[in-house]
Amino acid sequence: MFIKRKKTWHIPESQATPEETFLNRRRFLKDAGMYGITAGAVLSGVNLFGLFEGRKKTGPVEIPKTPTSYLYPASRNPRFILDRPLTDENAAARYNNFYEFSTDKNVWMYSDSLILRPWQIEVTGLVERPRVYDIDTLVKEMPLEERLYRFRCVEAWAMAVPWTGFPMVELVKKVRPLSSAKYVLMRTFLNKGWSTEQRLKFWLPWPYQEGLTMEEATNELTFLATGIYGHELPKQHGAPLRLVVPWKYGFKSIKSIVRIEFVAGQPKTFWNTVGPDEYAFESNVNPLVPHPRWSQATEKMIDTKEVRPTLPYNGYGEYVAGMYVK
Ligand SMILES: Nc1nc2c(c(=O)[nH]1)N[C@H]1C(S)=C(S)[C@@H](COP(=O)(O)O)O[C@H]1N2
Ligand SMILES: [Mo]
Repeated sequence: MFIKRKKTWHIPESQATPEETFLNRRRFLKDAGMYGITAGAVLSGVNLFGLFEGRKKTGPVEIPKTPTSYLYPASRNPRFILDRPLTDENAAARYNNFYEFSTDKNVWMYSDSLILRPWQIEVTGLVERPRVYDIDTLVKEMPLEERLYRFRCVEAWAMAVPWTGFPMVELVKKVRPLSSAKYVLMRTFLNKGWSTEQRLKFWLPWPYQEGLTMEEATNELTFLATGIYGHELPKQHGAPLRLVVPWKYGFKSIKSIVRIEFVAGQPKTFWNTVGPDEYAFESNVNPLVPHPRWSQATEKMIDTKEVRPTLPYNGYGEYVAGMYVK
């Protein structure tokens, strides 16, 4: 049976989450200038596409089976411990931000179209040894481990999850950056066949891009995750490879990476392009700096709804604060 997709732009502002509200704002239609009218027509067309779009309603969390599934679970690195219980796995897998598939949190219902194999990651730019990795070759070459990290979205929700993956610095060492490399640019796939939102919201700066300074990229906390809760990443969490930078707001932790490029200048990023006044390049978690539209003093755990004080650098100051002392 085909179920009509919910039209998220009809949700009243009060119910919509902040990032979603921003992406669906009419202002972008206006910015599209002469395309504004066309955009409106395309948006009403979503209805028609939506009629034929599959939408799951129930079922267990779907864990991909791939040629490297045997590597999970990886052993836990005991250095990374938590100050709170782990978030319930089902809650984490049913409350996601992944705007390629949906602007509401039900990404798990819409992300089936993401195809995980074959998957290549191009590591390039200002490096001695550029290389195109097949995802399974990459994970076999890297030292997989499990780390428990807190995770904080700029929307003021939080979770605490066990990621499996490897420190980004291990990959950086392999390609040997030149001294001229000052930043790392990471990019998500661009595929209008997979992504309804890339197809319809053509005024947004797809593909999703993020960036870090070289110092941030090689910090010991900076993690490239291939798994969560002792198995491979479900699609909605950004399979098969996503970044995790736990001292920064969640939007920096880019999903489903296809390209990692070492560059000289600060790269443009998706959110900084969409809302330069609201989403800074650096975006470290800071309870004292409110978002222009809401406070960042507290955060709410997504499963228990417990409200906790936001920690500076999300509690990772001992690892990262030194990078920001000028
Ligand atoms: N490619 C891509 N990466 C993305 C996003 C996105 O929309 N597209 N959303 C970001 C945001 S806003 C958050 S909070 C986290 C959410 O990660 P999770 O769904 O695994 O909890 O992914 C980040 N990475
Ligand atoms: Mo987010």
